[in-house]
Amino acid sequence: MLKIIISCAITGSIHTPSMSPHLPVTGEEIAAQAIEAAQAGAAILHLHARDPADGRPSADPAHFMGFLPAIRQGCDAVVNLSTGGSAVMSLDERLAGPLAARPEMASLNMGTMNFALYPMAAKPREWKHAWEEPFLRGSDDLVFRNTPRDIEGILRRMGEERGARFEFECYDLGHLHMLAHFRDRGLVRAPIFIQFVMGVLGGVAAEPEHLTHMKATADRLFGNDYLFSVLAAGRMQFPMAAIAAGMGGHVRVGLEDNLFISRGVLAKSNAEQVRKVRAMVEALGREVATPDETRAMLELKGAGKVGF
Ligand code: KMH
Ligand code: ZN
Repeated sequence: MLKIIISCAITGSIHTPSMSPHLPVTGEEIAAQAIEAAQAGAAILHLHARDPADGRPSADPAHFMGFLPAIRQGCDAVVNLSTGGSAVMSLDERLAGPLAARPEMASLNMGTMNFALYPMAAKPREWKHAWEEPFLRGSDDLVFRNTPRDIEGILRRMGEERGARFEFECYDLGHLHMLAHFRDRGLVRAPIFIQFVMGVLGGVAAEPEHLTHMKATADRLFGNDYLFSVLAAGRMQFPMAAIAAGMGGHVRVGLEDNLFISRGVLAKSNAEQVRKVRAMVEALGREVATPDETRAMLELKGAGKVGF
């Protein structure tokens, strides 16, 4: 049976430092947790940057370089840099780090959408930093912009010009049809690695019937030219990972997507989530893919061709 790729999204730009003491924000913390997640079995590390001073999502290439060399030194996992950054950033800001770092993989968001984080501000808490609550509350009037022109630009600048292959993040059915449109235009080629992103308020809900419908649609649009992975934000992270693994899909975990390891219990690290999903996957009789097996499956350029 196809080996299963575990991706781990180390810090993201969704959760804020006051939500968990285990959310890595400095370069050292991000690197340490990334290496630990790789050692636990994550073959792909999906990475955003943060300002080490206050944990605010950052577009500064220097903040990416605050952890990328250490990760390259410390493990052989595939580095996948976010071109999504944060919805509050311009596209140029979002691309500055990935363009400079020339990673093997980059995320690519297949449509403009709402990305509602404000429900997380409803829970009363002590905010460590003044930026956190306004950042979350402001997401009720924010557009996460990914126009077809934006998508084409990322495909050309990160893909054609720098050799990156993509984690195509599809939050809804229409995003799959947009991806097929770019495949028809010759801008996307097999193997196509699709991340079904579920449970974001603004995208499809994390429900099994949506997953089976997304997969049926992808089967029809891409046939044997694609592989799918599933990430569910929040409390459905592990249930949906189990279903994905049972369907022959790949899985993504990490504190970007969910801060908990079980109901009401904060995960102590990204590696703890990787260990839990690995045990689930192996209990189903599937084997975890190594970074090099992942490179072969996704036809990646190799760690030797990155810019960090
Ligand atoms: N943080 C979201 C606004 C990606 O990495 O490309 C977008 C995101 C997807 O995290
Ligand atoms: Zn991300």
